Amino acid sequence: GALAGVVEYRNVTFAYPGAESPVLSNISFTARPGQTIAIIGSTGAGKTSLLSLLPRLYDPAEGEVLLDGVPVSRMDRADITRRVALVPQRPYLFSGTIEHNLRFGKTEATDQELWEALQVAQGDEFVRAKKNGLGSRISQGGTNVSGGQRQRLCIARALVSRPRVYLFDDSFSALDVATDARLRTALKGITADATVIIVAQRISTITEADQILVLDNGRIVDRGTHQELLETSPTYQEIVES
Ligand code: DGT
Ligand code: MG
Repeated sequence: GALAGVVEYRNVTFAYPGAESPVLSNISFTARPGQTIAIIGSTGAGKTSLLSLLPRLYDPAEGEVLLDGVPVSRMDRADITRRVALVPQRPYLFSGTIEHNLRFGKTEATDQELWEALQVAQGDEFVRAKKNGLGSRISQGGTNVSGGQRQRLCIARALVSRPRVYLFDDSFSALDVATDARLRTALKGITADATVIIVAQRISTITEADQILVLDNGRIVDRGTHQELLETSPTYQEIVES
């Protein structure tokens, strides 16, 4: 349906189990299909923690995270996983072939779909260059591919799963600026109808986002487009200048 993929955080407060103080306080925002929402903020601001609440790696202490109007706390994890793909900050590959890593439960994907996903993720060249292509083996943890290649394979894996919602946690940082730009241009086509939430370090990755949330010490201190934030947000200006 037209609504599929609406993400809403409503007054969310979150503390890690056993921790005294919350790492996220009163977080509210909505991300809709067709939109790209970017989250930016210094290290430790809570960006990864924020993303982790949608696939229910943790549950908030207060407030609610909703997917298409339904609190995720009332949804099956399997149901959430079908609709939400998280590309984690430390992308993980398991021992097996590249194909096995890309499909990850999505057994009906065709080889052509795998190659398309690799092409968007800027990973087709290095896979094609391998003697066994998609059948090349990845060692446990992906130690026999570079950090950038690992990131590209994990981005491709997310694309293969055709989710309604993409969560990219700093997924473009190991790429050089030109590859980052190419990847995001290609990504736009394939994710046009999906909801995209991007955590980024580099401003150039997010200047075209529909909305940027500036996170500081677990709170959204400012929000707006790149241009709006340049004019109104001292915190954003600091990040731009750093
Ligand atoms: P980054 O990736 O370095 O740019 O930082 P963020 O913005 O992703 O920060 P995040 O969400 O990883 O961490 C926010 C705060 O939460 C920070 O003080 C560290 C703490 N924290 C993160 N992960 C855990 C965890 O698994 N357990 C506990 N107790 N604290 C954690
Ligand atoms: Mg993080």
